[in-house]
Amino acid sequence: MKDTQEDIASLAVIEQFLAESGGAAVTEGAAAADWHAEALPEGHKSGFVAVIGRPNVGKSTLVNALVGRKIAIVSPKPQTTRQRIRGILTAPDYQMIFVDTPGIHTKPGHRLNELMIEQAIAAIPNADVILFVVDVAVAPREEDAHIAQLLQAKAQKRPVVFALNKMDQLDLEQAQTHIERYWALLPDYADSIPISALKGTNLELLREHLLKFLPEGPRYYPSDQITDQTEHQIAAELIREAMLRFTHQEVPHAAAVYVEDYHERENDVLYVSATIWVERESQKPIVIGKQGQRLKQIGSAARVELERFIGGKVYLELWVKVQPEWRDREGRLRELGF
Ligand SMILES: Nc1nc2c(ncn2[C@@H]2O[C@H](COP(=O)(O)OP(=O)(O)OP(=O)(O)O)[C@@H](O)[C@H]2O)c(=O)[nH]1
Ligand SMILES: [Mg+2]
Repeated sequence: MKDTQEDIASLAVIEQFLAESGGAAVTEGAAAADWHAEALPEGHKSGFVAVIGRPNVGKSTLVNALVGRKIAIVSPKPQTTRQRIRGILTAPDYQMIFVDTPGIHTKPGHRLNELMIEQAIAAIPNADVILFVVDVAVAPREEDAHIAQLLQAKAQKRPVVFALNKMDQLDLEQAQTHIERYWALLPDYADSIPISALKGTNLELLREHLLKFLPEGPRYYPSDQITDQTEHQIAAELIREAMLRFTHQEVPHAAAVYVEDYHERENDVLYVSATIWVERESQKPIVIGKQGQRLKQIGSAARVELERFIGGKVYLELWVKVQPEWRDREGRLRELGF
């Protein structure tokens, strides 16, 4: 129930942003083949903002809200994001590319988790600005301190901006003691903005502050492109998001989604067939549910989201298969795009 309400709230933020910006994040159909030859205003800025933080602090929620479209999946369970994803915000005088990353933590366990952390760390030296997202509702944890050390070592001269997220969860006085402890982890931070990614508080301010740190530069992507993921990848992610919502305990972490088939049928319906991998035979009935009820729930939630994303009808077929130890097998991980 809780995450359903949160989902609705974060969609409201996105819709509000689109209304306020006149839909600047998505100028449908505007990009011509020679988009890179478009004249840009003098002083046009562009660059990459790496969004870094421990699991579950709200990085993906924030990237979606900043871009104004849902391009990254979100869930109350930690380690939701598994790969680096770009979210592209194009305005008349700038293009800001947010790099959403998997949450950095200190107990990798499986090869999958090691690869996730490597992906996040690799984003640091490739960014113009680093947005260090922290959860001010709680005091800093060991992982926040670990990330601050990583930033000190790898960010070099790049500015690090604190995004003090989840400000909606406590009053200012309470927040102040936590905030001071976060600042103490990285005394050289360049800027710090209290925000709520979920409620949309201070996001315009955050965009303005980030823009100060971006260099002058071209558009790297056409103005109507909002992410670097293919529709095929987005379909897999939205199925995984639905699976995260309807399964619990160890199952969400032991599951992956592999899209087997993705093509447009004659009647304009997109046909998607995907397999949910689990690690053990005992996990299969948990994903399928009694008389296939849970798999149906997962499928219909994913279909609604995918239809919203592509703006058309989708026919979705889901299968469940045991893929032993896929989290530690290089070949399987490569099939999933790692
Ligand atoms: N109250 C509150 N909840 C938030 C806020 N931002 C995100 N959340 C919630 O925090 C949870 C985690 O959000 P995500 O965006 O998936 O977090 P993440 O940092 O991307 O997590 P990983 O991908 O696992 O690293 C979700 O339940 C969000 O709804 C916020 O500003 N306020
Ligand atoms: Mg995430």
